[in-house]
Amino acid sequence: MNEKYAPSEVEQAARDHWNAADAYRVTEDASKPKFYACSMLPYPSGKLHMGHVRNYTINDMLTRQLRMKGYNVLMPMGWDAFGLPAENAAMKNKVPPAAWTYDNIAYMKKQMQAMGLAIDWSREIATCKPDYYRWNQWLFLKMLEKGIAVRRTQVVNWDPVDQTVLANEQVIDGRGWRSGAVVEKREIPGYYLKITDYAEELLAAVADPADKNYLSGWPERVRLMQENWIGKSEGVRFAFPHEIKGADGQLIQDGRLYVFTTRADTIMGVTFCAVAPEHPLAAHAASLKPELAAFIEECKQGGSTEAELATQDKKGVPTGLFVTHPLTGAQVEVWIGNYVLMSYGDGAVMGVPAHDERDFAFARKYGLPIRQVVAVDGETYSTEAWAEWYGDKQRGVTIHSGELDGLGYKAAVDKVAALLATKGLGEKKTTWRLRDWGVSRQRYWGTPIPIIHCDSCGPVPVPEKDLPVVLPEDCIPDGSGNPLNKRADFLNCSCPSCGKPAKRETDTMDTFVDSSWYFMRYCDASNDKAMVGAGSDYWMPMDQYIGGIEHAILHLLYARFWTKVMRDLGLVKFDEPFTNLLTQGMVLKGAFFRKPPEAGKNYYWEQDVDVIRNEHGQPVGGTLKADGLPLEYEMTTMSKSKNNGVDPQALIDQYGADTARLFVMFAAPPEQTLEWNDAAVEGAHRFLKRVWGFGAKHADAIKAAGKDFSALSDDAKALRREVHLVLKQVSYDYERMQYNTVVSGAMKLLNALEGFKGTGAGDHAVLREGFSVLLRVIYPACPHITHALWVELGLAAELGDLLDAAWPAVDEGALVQDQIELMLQVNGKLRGAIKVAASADKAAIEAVALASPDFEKFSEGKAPKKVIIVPGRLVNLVV
Ligand code: ANZ
Ligand code: ZN
Repeated sequence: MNEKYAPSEVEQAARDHWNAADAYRVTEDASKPKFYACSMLPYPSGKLHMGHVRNYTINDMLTRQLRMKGYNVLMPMGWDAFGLPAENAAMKNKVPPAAWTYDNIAYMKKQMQAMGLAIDWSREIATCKPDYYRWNQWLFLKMLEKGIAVRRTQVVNWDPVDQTVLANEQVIDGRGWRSGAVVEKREIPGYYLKITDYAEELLAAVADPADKNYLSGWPERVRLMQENWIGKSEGVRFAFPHEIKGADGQLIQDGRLYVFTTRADTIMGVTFCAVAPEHPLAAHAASLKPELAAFIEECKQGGSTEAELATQDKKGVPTGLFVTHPLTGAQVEVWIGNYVLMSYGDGAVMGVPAHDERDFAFARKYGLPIRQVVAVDGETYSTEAWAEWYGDKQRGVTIHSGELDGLGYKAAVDKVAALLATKGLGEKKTTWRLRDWGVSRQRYWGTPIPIIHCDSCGPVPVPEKDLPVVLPEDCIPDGSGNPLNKRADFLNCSCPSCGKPAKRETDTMDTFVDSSWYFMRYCDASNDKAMVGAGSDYWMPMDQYIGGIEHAILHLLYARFWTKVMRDLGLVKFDEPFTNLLTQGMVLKGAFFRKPPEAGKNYYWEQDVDVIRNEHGQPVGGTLKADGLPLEYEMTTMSKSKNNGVDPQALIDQYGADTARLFVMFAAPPEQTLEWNDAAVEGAHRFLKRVWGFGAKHADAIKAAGKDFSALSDDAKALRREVHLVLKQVSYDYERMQYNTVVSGAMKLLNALEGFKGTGAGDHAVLREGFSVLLRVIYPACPHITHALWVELGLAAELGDLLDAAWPAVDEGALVQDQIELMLQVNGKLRGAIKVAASADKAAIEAVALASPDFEKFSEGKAPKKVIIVPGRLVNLVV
């Protein structure tokens, strides 16, 4: 065998072997336990990045090890192939998004193959292919039939120059990112999926451990993020009556300003009301006072997400309009507040500054009265600064509230709800943060929504027999709206209902639709009769899903919803798609930057920097070679925009895929962030060279070795014990997917093997066994090199191809120690150690201790008065 480790040869040969055997194709084999392990679907952006390498190596280790343990394991792969980046690339390069996408897929697939992943490519899917997205269309039609999909108007950002809808991120300071035109709000019709109908069920599985579908195999923080996103809130919805009339002489909203509150017990503490800038009362007030219109405009420029609202300065203006307190009859002024969301509850709040933090900030700023109505035991109330105790989670006893006085939280809320109900002004209500899912996108590169617009019949669903509605693949978007609008061949059709000339819908579906069920399609990838079938019955629910935390909310929630819809349509028999979820940590690397005066950071490539290091050799800063001026340093996520990316391809070319894989598995536990470290990459490579070198050096001995462990030297016994101890630990680490310690276990094993000097027949048997365990332990991380050594050393001939070699069993007998070491103390002081048989009784231990040279030396000839033995640990001789 080759004395030197030559990764590229070794890896190519191993892959040729696997390809020739079609090694990763799996079928629905009922005789074996199944395991479905899947990585989140990649977007074909061009080439793999380190995050991909990490994600897929985790998946691959899992897959390969479970296969050795006798599982029938599915590891599929596909492409999240629709979406905006392809359109942007098309505009830039003047090639159709389809061509760009297919090129990227081809390149990235090659890279994945070079990584040696155990992917069953016969199940590959690309979501931009009609045989995939036809089922998006089909299920959409089913949802329309069931009323789960509905047509509603939606407000969008409209760029009047580019004639296109813009995403929020594409609106910069109120203008279109490309045209610079002032963006308008437009109401256009679109389709919504009623995910809110499933809110209770979606919530229970993440929030209620007693629920039958509780997702105990998910990270706690992901469950919590979903729970917060769904946002169930129990409170009271009630109205402040008013007499405010609009320009048409009618009472605005029938003379009722509705609010939603979770703290109805504080209703007597109301000192103002605040409405969202988009609220009808705000619009009315602005029509009377132009300065209000300016304020409303200003609010629109700011962010509108909850996170943005939470951090921005609380600002408001009084409207001069008054509403009536429903219980006291007092007049309450209405303010417009930038912290009130139109999309939540009723877009209006009762302002209780004493007990709500946002209202407090608002009242302090504008000098509004603050009135305490709840007392919390042992806490001192203050109107000077916001104090923890009157945070809205803190509940106490109602005070200064007339007939509510003395009531606790729940009793007070019940009473207020009852009082409001008798006046016909309110009732208890559950409010959800979750919104229905708008799926219409005014975009070209997506699944066509299967609808035809007829002047006589309106929007008509495409009949099932006419599916798929195929997207033309040769359009090149130019920034002036959806190119489908200019494609007569796509656009013109006849109405399925009356036969008259009609036009196709040109909106396409949100790409989250594509990723909501692709993992089920892998199970029945070539089924052209049904969306899913026997394959999904066999493989689903998925046993282990692996992906980034950035998908913790929307993707996972939509996939869960979609699954439940499919269940309700009788397509699948389970409630939740993903039994276990692992969210892998980000890959970080040091980055060098300067802060330009404008704001932001300019990043520089490390090769252009003279790096300054601390006494541990860690970078702390640097100077730019070009100008000699200082740069700052930070550890941050690896990314193109920070000039700190490491191209996996370069790594594979230089060291081979096994080194790249070993490094990413060793550097950190899968769920934690991984800090890039060039020295550690080299370390991983050196380790593999040592493994190879060990195999080459001992090849003859290993090939000739027997399997008789009956008469081993002490050293051989000790080595065998170490091998099985490590194996035991590593087997457990595999179970909990802690792959970094699997690698350190393997390193320990190699050290032990290298340190072993025995040359007898029994010694060779132990060496052979130890090395064969080492190869199997690191095979899931480094499949190529281990495959080669396995064959070279004749292990394949006896134990079969490493792919299906049995996971080694721990020999408990080897763990038993014949001899153990005890500390020897004289008068309580540590003086040495003795070796005794593991089975020795007290008398035997005492005899060995008394005979030991250390006792002789430190007892100064005196006889022991007392002998204390702590079993397995020490002997103390008191003289
Ligand atoms: C009065 C009050 C007093 C409130 C108090 C809280 C504490 P969750 O739990 O998230 O549902 N709220 C209602 N609608 C709003 C909107 N459209 N925009 C911004 N805030 C809104 O929060 C419910 C609370 O959020 C409600 O209870 C209301 O403030 C506010 F000591 O009413 B509360
Ligand atoms: Zn018609």
